Amino acid sequence: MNIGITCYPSLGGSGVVATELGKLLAERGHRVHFITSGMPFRLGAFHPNIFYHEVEVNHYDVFKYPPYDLTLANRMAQVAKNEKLDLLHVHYAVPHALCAFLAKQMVGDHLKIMTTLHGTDITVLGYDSNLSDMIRFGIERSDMVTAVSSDLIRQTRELLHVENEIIPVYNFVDKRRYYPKNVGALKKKFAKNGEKILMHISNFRPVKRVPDVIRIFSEVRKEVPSKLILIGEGPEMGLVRKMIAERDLTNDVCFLGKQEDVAEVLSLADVMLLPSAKESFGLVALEAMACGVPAVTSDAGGLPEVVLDGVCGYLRPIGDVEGMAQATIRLLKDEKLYQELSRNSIDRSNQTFCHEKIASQYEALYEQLLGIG
Ligand code: GMT
Repeated sequence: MNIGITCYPSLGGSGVVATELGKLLAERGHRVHFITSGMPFRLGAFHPNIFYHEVEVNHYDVFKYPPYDLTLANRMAQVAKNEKLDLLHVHYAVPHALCAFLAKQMVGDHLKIMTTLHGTDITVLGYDSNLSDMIRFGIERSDMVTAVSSDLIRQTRELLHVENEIIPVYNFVDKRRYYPKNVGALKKKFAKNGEKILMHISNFRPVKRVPDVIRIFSEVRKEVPSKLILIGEGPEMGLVRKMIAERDLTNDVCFLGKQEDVAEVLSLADVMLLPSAKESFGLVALEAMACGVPAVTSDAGGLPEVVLDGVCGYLRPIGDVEGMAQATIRLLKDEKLYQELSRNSIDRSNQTFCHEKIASQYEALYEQLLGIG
C-alpha cells in the first residue's frame, strides 16, 4: 500500500506512535509518506520505503495568521496525487482530520482517510466550543476512526456525541528496543549508595500533575532511600523546581531535560510515576513496563487498560498522593512482590501491546478500508 501519515512531529506520544507505526509498515514493504511540518523526531535511520514531505508555510504579509491548515491540506493532496496514495492515516483530529477531508475533496473519493484519536484532541479541545463542532465534523467525515483506548471512545461519544463507529486500537511498544537493559554502572552515577530510582517522563503540562510526583517522592524517601529522575520540559518546570528547593530535595532530584530516546534510560528506574489528571493511554507507562519497570499511576482515562492494578503496578485515584506514595513504598520494600510485578509488566507489554500485533491490526484495518485482502 501507499500510505500517507500526518502527525505532530515534535516530542509527544501521538507523534511517537505515528512514527513508529510508519517504520513498522515500511519494514512490511509498504511505502510510507510522512506529510508533516518537521522531520518526526523518532524517524531515525534511512529506509528505502520511507519518504518525508515537509509542509512549508509561507509568511505573506497579508496573512495575520500563517495558513498552516490550508498548506497542509494542499500538501496532502499534492502527495496523494504524485505518489498515488491509497490512504491518509492522520493522528490527532485537529486540524489533521479536517485537512485530510479537504485533500480528499481535491483529489477524489478513492483517497481514504483513517483518523486516530489520541486524547487531548478530545479530552481538552473537545471542551472548547470554538472547536468542538469542527472536531465532530472531522471525525464524521473520516472513512475510519480509531482511538487508543476504550475510555477515549467513551469520552468521545459523551463529549462530542459522535455516532460513527470508533475502533479501539491500543498503542504498542517495540520489544526489540524496549526491554530491561543492563545499566548497573550508569545507575551508580545517579544513585551511588544503591538508592532506589523513581522516574517521571512528560511534557510538564498541568494535566500531568508533576507537583504530585514531587509530593509522592517526598513521602517515599522518608521510608526508602531514593532518588528521582525527571525527564522532559514544559510549563510547570518552574513550579516543580521551586517545590524541590522548598522541600530541600535538590540533591536527590536529577533533571535530564528532553530525551529523544527514552529506551536507553528507562532501565535506570525502579518505579515509573504517572499521576496524571487526564491520560487517554499513557504510552510512557507502557514503555516503562516493557523495560520491567512497574508503574504507579492515577486511574485517569485509559490508564486502567494499560496498567493492571496489583498486577503490573498500582492505580490510585487522581490526586491520591498518599495512596500512590504508599503503593510505591510497598513495592520498593518487598523484593519478591517487586520481581513479580516487574515480570508481569514485561509479559503484559509483550502480549497485549506487542508491536507486531498492533501493526497487523492497523494493516488489516487499512485493507478493510480499501476493500482488499
Ligand atoms: O500526553 C500528552 O500530553 C501528549 C499527547 C500527544 O498527543 O502526544 O499524548 C496523548 O497521546 C498519547 C499517545 O496515544 C497517549 O499515550 C497519551 O495518554 C495522550 N495524552 C493524554 O491523553 C493527556
